[in-house]
Amino acid sequence: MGDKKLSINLNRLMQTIDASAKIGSLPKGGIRRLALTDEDKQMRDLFVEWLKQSDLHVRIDDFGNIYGRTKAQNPEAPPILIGSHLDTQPEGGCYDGILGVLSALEVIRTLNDNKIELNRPVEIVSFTNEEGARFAPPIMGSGGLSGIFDKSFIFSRQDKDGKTFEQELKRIGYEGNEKDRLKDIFCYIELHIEQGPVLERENLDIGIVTGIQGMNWLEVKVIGQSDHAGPTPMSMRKDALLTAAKMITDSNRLILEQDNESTITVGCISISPNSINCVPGEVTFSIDIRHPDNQIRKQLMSEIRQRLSTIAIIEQVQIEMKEIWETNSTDFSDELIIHLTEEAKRLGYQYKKMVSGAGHDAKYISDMTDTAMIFVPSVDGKSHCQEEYTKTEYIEKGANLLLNVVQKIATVSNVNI
Ligand code: HGY
Ligand code: MN
Ligand code: MN
Repeated sequence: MGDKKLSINLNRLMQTIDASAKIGSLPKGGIRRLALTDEDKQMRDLFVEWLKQSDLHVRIDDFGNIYGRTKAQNPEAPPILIGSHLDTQPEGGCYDGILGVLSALEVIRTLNDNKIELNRPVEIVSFTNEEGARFAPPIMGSGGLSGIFDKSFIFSRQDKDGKTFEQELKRIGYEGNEKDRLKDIFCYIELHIEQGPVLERENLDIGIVTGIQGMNWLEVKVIGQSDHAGPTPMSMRKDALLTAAKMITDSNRLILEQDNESTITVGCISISPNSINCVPGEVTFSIDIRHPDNQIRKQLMSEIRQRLSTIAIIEQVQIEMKEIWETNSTDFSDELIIHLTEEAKRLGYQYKKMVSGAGHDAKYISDMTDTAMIFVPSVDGKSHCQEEYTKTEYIEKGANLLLNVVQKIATVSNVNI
């Protein structure tokens, strides 16, 4: 590489991020762009337009994953894949996933500006439904590509209105072809916001992500007895919401008693009949458990399941538990981590190695090829909220590291392997 340092066009990248933020924009500055909604389609259409303007070969696979490939001296060589996701949480920020996709676009635009044709193609990707906010489980487009989820499972997933993934993918016109799934990938690098407080707290520019922690999603249904809020004596009630509240606080207490690496989140709850003067008869809530160590996480899940069942017996209600999703922790590629570390040093960035608390498409793509991630700081560690923000200086550093490491990998990699 020598000491040549390519630089992105920061103004252009920020304008591109701003253009994305207008699609599905929310009053407090965030974005609502749930997978396969009209807003997602609008963003996809604009993204495909940008890919074509950058003279890329655009393909869409049967999960709706969007790819754009550059020309290369060896066009048939497996590509360096860069990207992330463009779908968001219901009250998402402007950077989660989006920064990775649009920085990847900026990398390609900069290579084009400098008329650099690398020895192997660079391919940009935007994966479908990373968030899992509308269709659970998350990380679905990359999960389909890696084969962890089969197509019939993905296509059958329903949102809360009973619409299926398949119906909605067809409706927005993004059901591509199975033959267009990306097969041979030389390596994958995903730039993403940290979504936690570590880099900002330690005043660092870059996180070099060595892996992703494991996680479980569980759905818990508590079946009590709906009753009249007035004449039904307290002693006669089987109040599903009161029992669910006991279960949630008890599970929270169990996690707080563990080490400070475990997390539990109850993000969704629904009540039936959900009427002021009815004792809740049925409550369904979600549990998201995470821990870097698989054994500890599995142990926590089994303890929580046991305690939920015990509380149901004590409260004389029924309980149904359904596992929605489980992933083990992931270790990324040592070789890519070395490349990222060397380039971060060469560019003069302050960095640290770290494990990701959040799930990412890199999780499943690491089952297919050498994979690693770059983090940039999140202000106040906030994410999955409209306050999500990353300072421009870090956006520039993250995108420049991505650009330079792509060029380095292409230069040092033997295209005949
Ligand atoms: O759940 C996650 O960690 C990711 O944001 N999908
Ligand atoms: Mn993300
Ligand atoms: Mn997210």
